[in-house]
Amino acid sequence: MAFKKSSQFRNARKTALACLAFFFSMSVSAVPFHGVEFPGGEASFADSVVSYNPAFGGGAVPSATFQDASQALGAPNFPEGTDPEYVSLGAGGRIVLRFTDNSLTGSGNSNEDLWIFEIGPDVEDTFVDISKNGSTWFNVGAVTGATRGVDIDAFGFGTSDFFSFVRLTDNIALDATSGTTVGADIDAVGAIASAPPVGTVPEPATLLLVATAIVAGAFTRRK
Ligand SMILES: [Ca+2]
Ligand SMILES: [Ca+2]
Ligand SMILES: [Ca+2]
Ligand SMILES: [Ca+2]
Repeated sequence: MAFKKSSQFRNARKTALACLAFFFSMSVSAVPFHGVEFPGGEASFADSVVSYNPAFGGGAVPSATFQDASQALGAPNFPEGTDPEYVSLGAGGRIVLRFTDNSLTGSGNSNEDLWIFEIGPDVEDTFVDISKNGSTWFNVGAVTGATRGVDIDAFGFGTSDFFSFVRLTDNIALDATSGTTVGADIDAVGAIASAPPVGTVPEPATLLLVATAIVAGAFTRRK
């Protein structure tokens, strides 16, 4: 009987430690990418391609090499040495990316929350829209001139808004309209203000409460 109790305690303790380990693994320290700090580290970046249509605006499309939309996923990797590492949008072209192991949120202040890593000597003008469900879109300005970051709080959103989708549309009216890499060249898209994925993972505070409850329960049973 004594053995059974102590094995129950061990199992409970193991579960509690696993919960705590998960909680702490989510509190990773900020990692800089090309000088931009991402508190959520590698997970901050877009995880999947929803759609890519270089002919969306009816303009010229990039050559096949630069139409690999998956090059816009994950942490920025340009220049690693082998092409392409980025996707060209095409003149007026469009890409929709999704965050699956994180989400984009507001910072609660005017700090930038979303960062577009575009490669090349010029920032090619690109409209930025964000969405919670992939169907209702909110414009949050454009990546243009020296601007690569977006402050979504400036558009009325905040720390209780969580977005899983980012849509980039090349501005066909500006920049070059032909060439093998026509349109904006996207290496990566990251949430500086990154939160857990929407609707799938409990808040860290909830996890901590659960872990604490399990530990407390284990000690109570042991008496
Ligand atoms: Ca991610
Ligand atoms: Ca902000
Ligand atoms: Ca280009
Ligand atoms: Ca890339």
